[in-house]
Amino acid sequence: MVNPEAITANIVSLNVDAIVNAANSSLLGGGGVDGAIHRAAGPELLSECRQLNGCSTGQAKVTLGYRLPARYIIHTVGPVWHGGDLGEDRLLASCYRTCMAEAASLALKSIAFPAISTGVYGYPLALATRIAVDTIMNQLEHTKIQVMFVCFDDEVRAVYEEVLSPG
Ligand code: AR6
Repeated sequence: MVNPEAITANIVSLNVDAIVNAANSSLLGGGGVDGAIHRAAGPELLSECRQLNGCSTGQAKVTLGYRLPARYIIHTVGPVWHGGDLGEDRLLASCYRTCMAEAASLALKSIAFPAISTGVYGYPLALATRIAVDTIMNQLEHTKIQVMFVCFDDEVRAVYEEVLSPG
C-alpha cells in the first residue's frame, strides 16, 4: 500500500492525474477551492459542467482539467454541517469513496483531495479529517493509487499529520 500524504499547497498547481473539487450541487462554480479551480482551469470547464446536470451530495462527476496541470477534475459535493445528526459523516465518507471509485475506473495513478466540507460548509476539521483518512485507508487496501491530502495552510496540515501519524 502507498501511504497517503498531507501537503500544504494550492491544489490547482498540482501535477497529478486528478484533483478533487469540493463543489456544490449545481456544479456551476462557487467560492473556496471551487472558485480557484474554475479560475485556473478556464471557461471551458464551466461549459463542460453545464452538461452534467449537477451532482447529489456524496456523489461525484468527472470533467477534464483544461488549463490545469491535472488531467481530470473529480467534482464531489460534500455535506453542509448541520450539527452531525443528519448523516453528515456517511455523506462525507461517500464523497471520498466515490472519488476513489472514479479514479480507479479511469485507471489513475495519483489523486489530490482538498479538505472537503471544512470551509464554507462548516464541517469541523478534526472530525472531517478522521473520516477522510479512515475512508482513504480502507480504499487503499484494494487499490494502488497515490493519494495526497492537500492542505491550504499549515494549521490544516497539522491536523492531517496528527490523524495520519501511527498510534
Ligand atoms: N487549494 C487547496 N485547498 C483550498 C483551496 C485551494 N486553492 N482553496 C480553499 N481551500 P471550501 P466546502 C481549502 O469552502 O467547505 C464553494 O463555494 C479551504 O481552506 O472550498 O466543501 C463551493 O461552490 C478548506 O480547508 O469547500 C460550495 O458551495 C477546504 O479547501 C462550497 O464552497 C474546503 O473549503 C463547498 O464548501
